[in-house]
Amino acid sequence: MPSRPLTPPKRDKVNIKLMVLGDLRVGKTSLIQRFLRGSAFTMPKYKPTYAADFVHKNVVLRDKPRTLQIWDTSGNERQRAPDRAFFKGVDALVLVFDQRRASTFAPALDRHLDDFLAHAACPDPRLLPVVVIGNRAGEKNESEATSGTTGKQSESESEGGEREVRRSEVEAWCRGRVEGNRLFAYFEASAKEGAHVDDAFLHAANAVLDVHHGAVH
Ligand SMILES: Nc1nc2c(ncn2[C@@H]2O[C@H](COP(=O)(O)OP(=O)(O)OP(=O)(O)O)[C@@H](O)[C@H]2O)c(=O)[nH]1
Ligand SMILES: [Mg+2]
Repeated sequence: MPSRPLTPPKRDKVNIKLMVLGDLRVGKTSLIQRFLRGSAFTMPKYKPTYAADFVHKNVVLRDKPRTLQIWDTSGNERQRAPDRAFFKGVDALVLVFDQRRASTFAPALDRHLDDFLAHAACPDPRLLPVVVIGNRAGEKNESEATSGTTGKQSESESEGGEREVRRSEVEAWCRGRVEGNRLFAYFEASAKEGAHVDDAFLHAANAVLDVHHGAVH
């Protein structure tokens, strides 16, 4: 009689839950909408996300159809319900900061990640894929691109300012952040121009499949 394997093979993972966190106005909603709509996306006027909401996107990964459930959240943590019920069952995190505003990188990302780890009952934080997105990458400095005049800095000028966060700083942050977790990855992306947005979300989903199928320990 053939012996049964000690552990049955895991069922393939079809539904993947991604959670997008980051400070106010870093571009979380815009990145998600760019991922959903591709080249049909146009930048809407800013409308803050209230609390949390989710969208679905169907993709084919590793030759199988899968559904990504992507949770968009408010950058204002006070809007999160105290029990953080929507953190339950999250397979991977997408942490977003604005490359032109260093205040939205560390320690803001530390705060969002700590809040997640404190509430999510994550079975093993070493096996949680975390994709960091530095948004507004590679865009022209708007103040340079226009008149080049100097003077009192307006909000829009500060938003179009120089890149403030270097790749090496983010990679160093990723390496040290959760002991034993090698599943941090960094993408420089732009919701406005579309660069690397798909790469970042699909990397998160693929990393979930790697973990689920035991390719990462
Ligand atoms: N130039 C540029 N502007 C962007 C980009 N992504 C977002 N924005 C703008 O930044 C502002 C905030 O974008 P949202 O996507 O609403 O930011 P959010 O992180 O969802 O904000 P909250 O929901 O309030 O937490 C909007 O005015 C966007 O048009 C980008 O890649 N480039
Ligand atoms: Mg939003």
